[in-house]
Amino acid sequence: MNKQKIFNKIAKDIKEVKIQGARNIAKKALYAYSLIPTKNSYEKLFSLRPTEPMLVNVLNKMEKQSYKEILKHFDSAQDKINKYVFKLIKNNDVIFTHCHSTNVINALIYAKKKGKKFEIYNTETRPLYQGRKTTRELKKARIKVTQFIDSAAMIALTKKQGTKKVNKVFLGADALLKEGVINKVGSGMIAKIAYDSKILIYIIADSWKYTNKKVPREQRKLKEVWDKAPKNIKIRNPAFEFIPKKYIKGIISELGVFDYSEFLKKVKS
Ligand code: RUB
Repeated sequence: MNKQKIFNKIAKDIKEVKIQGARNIAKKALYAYSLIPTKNSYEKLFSLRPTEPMLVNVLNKMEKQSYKEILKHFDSAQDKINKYVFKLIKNNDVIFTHCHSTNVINALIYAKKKGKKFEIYNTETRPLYQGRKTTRELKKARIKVTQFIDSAAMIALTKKQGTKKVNKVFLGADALLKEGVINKVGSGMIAKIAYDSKILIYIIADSWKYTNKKVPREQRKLKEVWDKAPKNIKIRNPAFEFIPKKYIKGIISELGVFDYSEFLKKVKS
């Protein structure tokens, strides 16, 4: 395949959410841009997923650093994150997560490999079911995981109808902002329930997801919600949601484990 074809394929897969999650999107977009580093490519890649500052941040870094140097960051940041998360997980923890975050999943798999015993509650994440992807990957890594429908989040989080006490919530992030975090739709609801139930919420995310710019929240195709819906029905499909920083106990990034204000100081320095 020639460079343009590869570029087009990556762009299409990002747009169609075949490549998903902030980290994977940024990594693939970086590769596509390294093939054709023009203003047009930049604008095209930038337009694909408006709620992804990591994508923009990595493309901007290409001004001063080589593709290979930037690429190294993804794994070295993940290695550090894994070690911080490992220390935080206690044996017999029940940890709740939502959607599919590579930063979260890799850290959980690392903890399991290093001998921690814990289990996961996970919500399926309508309409595209990225939660099922998470469940499959965790199961493959021999981590005990229970799948819930999104609307059972309250039951899963608050020890009802036979569910266990949840000790922690781990969520990924698409954008780390001054006022809080943007992540998959449902994250705001989950964070509010967890906060009200005094369950600690940690965001596990590479610090390159930080931006001081305004981040639009992507609305996705209505067909995802209801294919062949009756005519004249109004549908909305918000893909992302804001979590106010007051709900968040800590941000676990390659910079360390910090409360929100400390994280902001670190990331800006
Ligand atoms: C994925 C999602 C993930 C973040 C972080 O949404 O919200 O929690 O992107 O993921 P979508 P990662 O499937 O719509 O892209 O840790 O992989 O960067």
